[in-house]
Amino acid sequence: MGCGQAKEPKGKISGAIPKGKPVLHYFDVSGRGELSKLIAAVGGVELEVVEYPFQANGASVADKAKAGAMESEHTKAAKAMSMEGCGLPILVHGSLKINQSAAVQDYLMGIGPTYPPVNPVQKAKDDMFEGALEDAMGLGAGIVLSGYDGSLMVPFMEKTLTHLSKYIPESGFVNGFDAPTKADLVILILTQALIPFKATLGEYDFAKFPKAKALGERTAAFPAVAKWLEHEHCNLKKPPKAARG
Ligand SMILES: N[C@@H](CCC(=O)N[C@@H](CS)C(=O)NCC(=O)O)C(=O)O
Repeated sequence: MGCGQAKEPKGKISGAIPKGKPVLHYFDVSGRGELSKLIAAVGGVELEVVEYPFQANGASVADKAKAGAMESEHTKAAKAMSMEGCGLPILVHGSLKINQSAAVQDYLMGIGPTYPPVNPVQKAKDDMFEGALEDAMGLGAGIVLSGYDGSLMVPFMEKTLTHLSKYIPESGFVNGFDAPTKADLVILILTQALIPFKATLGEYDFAKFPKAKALGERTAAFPAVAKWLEHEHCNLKKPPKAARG
């Protein structure tokens, strides 16, 4: 790097990143949208959020295929964006247009100037927590949308947190930074989100998992996260707009 040139932050892409705010298209509930929003908040990425009424024809690919195509606000919007048939979230940033929550999450992580600079070992742990969230999301969505047995949620959550707790410290964040990374944000969602977790777990209070419960609370108290939790587009604990008083 030549004299007088600005140093690029390690591990961050530069140059090809579109200008302007990334636009996140998601429903008016937590679901698969909230982790992206929390990652953006920690990373200092200002997002534009476009919300759609929560409507789905099933949870899994199989349920949706069986139910057949659905015409709704979000399916029409996806078609208008040339993303026909793609579920939400969809992210648009300049010429970049993508779906799949993990891809959206990693992109927002990669462009966040204040997101902790995770190394491959730390990212592997983060991705494992992210995958665990996706598995639990699949079951929760199945209960909410596709009539799966609601009594399956508590044992699955307990199995998930039994495993993830092995990676959760007594204090601080999973990867040892002074800011949360995906792993910590996942625990916040698993222990505090309404849709689909509290909605399917009822009054379950996570007392059997004190490290996870405390990590969720520490993560919620991190200033950038605490600020996001007050934002009008944070849906972590909100029901769909149509059900709000
Ligand atoms: N594998 C996809 C699944 C996307 C998905 O199924 N999203 C749901 C909401 S969480 C959805 O949009 N359902 C309605 C639809 O597919 O039209 C991802 O991780 O983003």
